[in-house]
Amino acid sequence: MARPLLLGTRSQGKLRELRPLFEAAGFVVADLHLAGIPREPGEDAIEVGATFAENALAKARYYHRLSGQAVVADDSGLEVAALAGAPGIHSKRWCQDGTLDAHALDRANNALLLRRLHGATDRSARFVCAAAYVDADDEFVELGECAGAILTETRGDGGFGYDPLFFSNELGRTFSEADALSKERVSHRGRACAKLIARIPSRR
Ligand code: ITT
Repeated sequence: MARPLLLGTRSQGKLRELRPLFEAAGFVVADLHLAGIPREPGEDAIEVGATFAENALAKARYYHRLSGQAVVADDSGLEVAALAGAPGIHSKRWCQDGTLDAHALDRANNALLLRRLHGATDRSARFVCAAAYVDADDEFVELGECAGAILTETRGDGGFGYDPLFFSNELGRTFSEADALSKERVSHRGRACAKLIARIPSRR
């Protein structure tokens, strides 16, 4: 039986990764645009939690309340060892330039990351993702991680966010150089979602 699922994210980069993952698992996927849920000015206030898990659950609950549908949302980011885990849950708006969006925002964040790590010997980092599922009867969160290092210059042009600077230890290349399936196999998002999918009851 077809299982409808709403992906509760405004990020096109995340959507490109989440959609095939859940479609391959047999879900009939809608995004916020298709579901007719326009961006509201108050949406940024959803993510006020102290952890990825709290924020992922808050987003999934919010979009479930609006749509009445089963929802998956993710909260994710980069944790850099030499920066005491920053930017962490603040990864998206780390550069604090509110005028930027999409690629310009990613470029500014990556430039800031290079500046903050200038001269650092320990460049190890990890991506973390909390993926949350909420429907009328149930809610749960799963975490995924992947380890790597921050290069001194960008490599590749796929992916989004910090992908061009993140060298995956497992893939031996940056996430921007990796094809979509390879990134999905080892990534924080791929891992969190695989665990989430395994927990979603098949009757829904
Ligand atoms: P939604 O809340 O609407 O889902 P968002 O972009 O605001 O979209 P987050 O608050 O979870 O999502 O921020 C995630 C940020 O972390 C994202 O903007 C990137 O800067 C970074 N990030 C997360 N996953 C990434 C990945 O797979 N590759 C590169 N950067 C990633």
